[in-house]
Amino acid sequence: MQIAARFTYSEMTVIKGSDLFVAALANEGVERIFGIPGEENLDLVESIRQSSIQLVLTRHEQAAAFMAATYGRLTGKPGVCITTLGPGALNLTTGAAYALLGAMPMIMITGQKGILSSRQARFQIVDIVAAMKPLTKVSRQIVSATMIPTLVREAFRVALEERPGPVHLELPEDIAAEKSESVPLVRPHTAELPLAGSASLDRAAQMIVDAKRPLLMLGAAASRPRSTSDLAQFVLRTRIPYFTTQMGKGTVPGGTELYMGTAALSERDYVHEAIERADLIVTIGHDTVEKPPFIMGANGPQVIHVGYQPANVEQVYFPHTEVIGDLGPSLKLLADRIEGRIPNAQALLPLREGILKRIAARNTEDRFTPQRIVHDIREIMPPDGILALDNGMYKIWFARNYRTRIANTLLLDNALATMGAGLPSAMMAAMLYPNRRVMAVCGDGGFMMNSQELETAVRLKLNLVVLILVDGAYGMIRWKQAVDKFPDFGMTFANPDFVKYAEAYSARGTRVDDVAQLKPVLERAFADGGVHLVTVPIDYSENERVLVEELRQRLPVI
Ligand SMILES: Cc1ncc(C[n+]2csc(CCOP(=O)(O)OP(=O)(O)O)c2C)c(N)n1
Ligand SMILES: [Mg+2]
Repeated sequence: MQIAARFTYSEMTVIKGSDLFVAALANEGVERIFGIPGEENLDLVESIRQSSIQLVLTRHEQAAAFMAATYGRLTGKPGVCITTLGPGALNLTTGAAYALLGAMPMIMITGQKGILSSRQARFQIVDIVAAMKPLTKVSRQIVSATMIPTLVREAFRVALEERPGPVHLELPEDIAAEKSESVPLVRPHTAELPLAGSASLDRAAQMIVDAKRPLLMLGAAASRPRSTSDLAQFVLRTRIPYFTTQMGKGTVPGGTELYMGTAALSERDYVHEAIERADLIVTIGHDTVEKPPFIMGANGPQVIHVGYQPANVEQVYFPHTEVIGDLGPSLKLLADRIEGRIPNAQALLPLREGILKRIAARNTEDRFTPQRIVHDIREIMPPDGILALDNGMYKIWFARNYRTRIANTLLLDNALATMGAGLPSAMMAAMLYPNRRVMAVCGDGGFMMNSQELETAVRLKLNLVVLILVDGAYGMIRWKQAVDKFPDFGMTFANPDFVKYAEAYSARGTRVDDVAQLKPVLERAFADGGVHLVTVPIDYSENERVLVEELRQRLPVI
C-alpha cells in the first residue's frame, strides 16, 4: 500500500522517519522529487518507492535544483529536490541561489551521516546547513523523527510565503531510519494575504488621476501564477500604457495595444523614450533583484510601488509612495477607484508605434541576426508556447524583441542570471505542459554547462527543441570586453559537433546554415517530437551596431 494512503492524519502507528517524511511531502501535494540520491538517502528512496511520488533522476544535482525551482516558478507550489550529503548537496548551491534571487518556491532535501553516532569520522562531512544559510530562506537539520511533520509543514509554509524562495532540510540517515510513534501530520490550509489599506489606495488613486503622463510597469512578481489574471484586468480597466521588466513579460493577455516595450537595458533604449517622459510610473510587482529597468534620479518621475512587499530602497529605486498587499485584489480595489477617471491615461500612447517599430527593425534581413532569429522563432511558437532562455548575449535581444501574450511563456533569469539553467528549466516546462511547444534557447557556452541533461530529457521522453546559438565564444563577455575597449582576448573556444553530440544521446540533431531554413527546420523538429537539437550560427555584429552605435545617438529626453 502506498505510504500516503497508509498514513492518515489521525492514524497512530509506529513509522520510520523516512516514511513520515514522505507522508509529509505527499500531505503537501508533492508529485515529483528531482535529484541524485546518495547512500545516506537510501531509507528515503525506499519510502519514495512505496509512495505515489515520482523520483526524477538527473545527471547533475544543479539541474535537479533548476528543475525544482522552475516547477515552483510555473505552478506556484514548491518544487522538491534531493541529494546526498557534502558533494551532492554543494552541487545544489547555484540552484538555491537561482530560486532565492528569482523568488521561486523550492524545498531542498539533503542527506547527512548519522548524528547520534559517528562511525565514519569526518568522511564527506561538510556543514551544509551553514553553507545553505545565505542561499535560502531557512536551512535546518532534522534531529528527531517526531519533528518531521512540523518541520516539513513549516518548510513549505516558508517557501511559499511572499516573497517565495528555497528552504533547505537536512535529513541525517539515522533520523531517516529512526522509528517513531504517534506523530500526526500538519494539514496545510489556504492563507489569504492582507489587502492594501484604504489610505494607501486613496493616495495612489489621487496621484494617478492627477498625473499628466502616467505609465505602468509590470515586474517579476507580476508573473507569479497567483497574480496574473487580476493584473491584466487592472491594465485593461485603467487603459494606461505599460512596459515590463524582463521577468514581467507576458502578464497582460489582451492588453497588447497598450504594450510599450520591455526594458531589457537600464537606460537609453527606445522604451526609455516613454519612461523619460512619464511624470508618474506605477510599478507593479517590481523586485530589485532584476537589472534596473530604469534608473530613478532626483528629478525623475514620481513612482508608486505596488507590491506584495514594501520596496527595498536602492540607489536607483526609491518610490515615493507604496500600495502593499495581495497584488491582484489590491489592484482591483485601486481600479475601482480610478476606472474612467484618469483624464491623461493615454498621454504616452502615441509614442508606442515608433518605439515598437524601431525595436523590430531589420528583423527579416537575410542574415542570422539576433532580430531575425527572434522573429522566426516567434512565428513558429504558438501564443502558449514556452521559450526558456539560458544566459548570454541573446537574452537581451529576446527580452527586447520577443513579444509575449501569456505570462511565463518566456522563461528567463534576470535575477541570478546564471548560465546552465536554460535546458533544465525548459525540461521542466515540457514535463508540466506536454501539449505545448517548448524550446530551450542556449548559447554554445551555457548549453555545455548542463548538456548532460539531454540524457534525462530523452529518458523522460520529453518533447523539446533545444536551439543552440553558435558563436564559438562567451559572446556576451566578449562583447562587453570590446565595448570597454579591451583587446579581444580569452573568450573563444571550440565546440563539439552538436549534431553528433545529439545523436550520441539518441536525440536528433540538425545544423541550420541557411537562414531561410530556420523556420522549416524548427517546425519539423516540433512535428517529429522527442528531443531535437538545432544549431544556428549567430551574427553578433548587431550588438555593436544597435545596442551601442544606434542607441548612443538616441539622446535621453531632458
Ligand atoms: C555560471 C555562470 N558563469 C559565468 C557567467 C558570466 N557570463 C554571462 S554571459 C556569459 C557568456 C555566455 O556565453 P554563451 O552561452 O555562449 O552565450 P553568448 O553570449 O555567446 O550568446 C558569461 C561567461 C554567468 N552568468 N554564469
Ligand atoms: Mg556563445
